[in-house]
Amino acid sequence: MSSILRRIFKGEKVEKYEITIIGLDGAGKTTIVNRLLRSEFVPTTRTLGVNYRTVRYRQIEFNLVDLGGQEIYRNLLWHDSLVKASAIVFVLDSADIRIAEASEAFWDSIQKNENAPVLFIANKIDLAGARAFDLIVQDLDLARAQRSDRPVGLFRVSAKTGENFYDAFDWIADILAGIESTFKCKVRVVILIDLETHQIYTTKFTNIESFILDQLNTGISETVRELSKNPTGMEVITASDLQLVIVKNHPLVIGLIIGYSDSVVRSKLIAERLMKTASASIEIDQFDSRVLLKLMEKQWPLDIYKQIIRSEDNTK
Ligand SMILES: Nc1nc2c(ncn2[C@@H]2O[C@H](COP(=O)(O)OP(=O)(O)OP(=O)(O)O)[C@@H](O)[C@H]2O)c(=O)[nH]1
Ligand SMILES: [Mg+2]
Repeated sequence: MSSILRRIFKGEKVEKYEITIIGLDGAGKTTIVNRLLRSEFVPTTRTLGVNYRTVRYRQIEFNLVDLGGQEIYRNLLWHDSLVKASAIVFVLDSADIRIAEASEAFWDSIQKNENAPVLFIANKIDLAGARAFDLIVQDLDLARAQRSDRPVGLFRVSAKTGENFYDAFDWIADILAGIESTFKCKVRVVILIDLETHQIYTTKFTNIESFILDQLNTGISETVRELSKNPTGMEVITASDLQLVIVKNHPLVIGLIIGYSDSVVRSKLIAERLMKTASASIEIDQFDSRVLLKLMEKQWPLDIYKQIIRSEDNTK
């Protein structure tokens, strides 16, 4: 290494975090650790007890605690490691039929440490017998986990082929480095208006007080009235502890309710992507709140509160 490089690396601050990796036996935990260490697929044998490994990943040093997944280790070893973890990685073998057992292990474990961010990895998606991700989300009630205050990331991964693998670890690295707050944007409500067909679609991902919705609707009505003057652009209104973001691109107008500290730029990106999909690939007369919801879930699984209180279609 050149002396300059050495100086750069020396001067760079490396944060260290303890990452506890759990999941039923055979889920692929050690394979994941090996890929982090060696950037390739390495055959494993079952872990007897626990493996400790340290790996530098981007700006972070992960102290990995790779626990054996057999029942005896779940009972004996997991608890102590979970309570002191900076982050929890739960690995599921997507082709394993022991879904109920995995679900129980997942919920038991994450409740032992309510603060640690959770990276959920649905592994082995390269296998023909892998369950659909939607089913996994449903069976393990992962939407409920995502509604908690801590960050919960869901990723479909193959530790064998490397598919999505680095996305998952980028996510946890960003969360631990605090970058998440810069990009975070939890969308509470989406209202899409198509001025050509006079359709209004509203999808709520969480409960919102009606006066806030009224403010958004008023803001949108004004925007719509002035649309001929200003056909594109965006507005942001602060209401209570939320922000109302209105993005327009004639003939579509989208209103989003996001958190007070959420990134407005990110919400604009979300709105623009929705508009593009709405006008390009979907017959607008088939575009209802369910389609809107699907789009949101597919493209921004981390951005939304998935609890759907009510979903309604209004036709003017
Ligand atoms: N096809 C496929 N096989 C995988 C993948 N990840 C792991 N495996 C295989 O699954 C088996 C179990 O993997 P391990 O990493 O040892 O599982 P583990 O979770 O560490 O298991 P325990 O140590 O017993 O808790 C091995 O044969 C791996 O090669 C994957 O993404 N795709
Ligand atoms: Mg192992």
